Amino acid sequence: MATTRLILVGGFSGAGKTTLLAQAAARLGQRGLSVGVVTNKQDEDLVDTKLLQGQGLAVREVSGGCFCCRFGCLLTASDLLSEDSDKDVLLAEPVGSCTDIYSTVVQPLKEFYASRFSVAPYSVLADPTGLRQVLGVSGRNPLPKKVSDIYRNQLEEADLIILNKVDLLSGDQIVELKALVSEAFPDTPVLEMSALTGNGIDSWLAWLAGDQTDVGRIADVG
Ligand SMILES: Nc1nc2c(ncn2[C@@H]2O[C@H](COP(=O)(O)OP(=O)(O)OP(=O)(O)O)[C@@H](O)[C@H]2O)c(=O)[nH]1
Ligand SMILES: [Mg+2]
Repeated sequence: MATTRLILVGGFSGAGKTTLLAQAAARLGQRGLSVGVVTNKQDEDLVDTKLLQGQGLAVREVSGGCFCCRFGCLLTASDLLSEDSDKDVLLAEPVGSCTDIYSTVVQPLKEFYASRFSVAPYSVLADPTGLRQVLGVSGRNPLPKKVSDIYRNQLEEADLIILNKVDLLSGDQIVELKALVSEAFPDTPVLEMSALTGNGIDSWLAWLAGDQTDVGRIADVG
């Protein structure tokens, strides 16, 4: 079996992970790559799965817990997706409340499944509202501490932080928010994106493919 490129996109609940995965799958498909998607929810009602299937994508789901505690199911889902045809790329969305993805999923995959998966840098998607609240610069509707802590942990374990929904921001607001993120997480690159309009998605895929000039830790998308 050929090595499959695994692109995990975590991040805040509602930040736009499924929207991004659907867009990315379409773009990679247009490039002639065979793509599968793995979705994840705590409960059995996988809205994301239905949405992605509705777009004609090959989807498998891991339900009843996040990828970190259902690691075997993630592997099974990937096997099932490859049953019909080997997949060049698997896109996977851990549930929005998941933290510790790096040590429980990314690291073991790199260490023990390197012949099966080439794991892309771990991207964590954040929306402006959630980000301002986590960074403590929003006076309105502070997040419950528990949620805020989860989001902060997600940002801490990211290889790349994506500021999504920039279509809702002015140019100045984007610059300001990116600067705040870089101040709080100085070692982590930050990309801006609108998964809804598609703006920034090709740059992200190029970044993952190692085309970025300032960060040299990435391998091929395919
Ligand atoms: N304005 C704007 N809305 C977006 C963008 N990306 C996603 N959305 C919207 O945000 C909402 C949540 O998007 P999803 O893609 O379901 O987010 P998610 O992170 O997968 O959500 P969960 O799986 O529930 O955690 C939807 O209404 C999307 O249309 C964006 O770039 N801009
Ligand atoms: Mg989703």
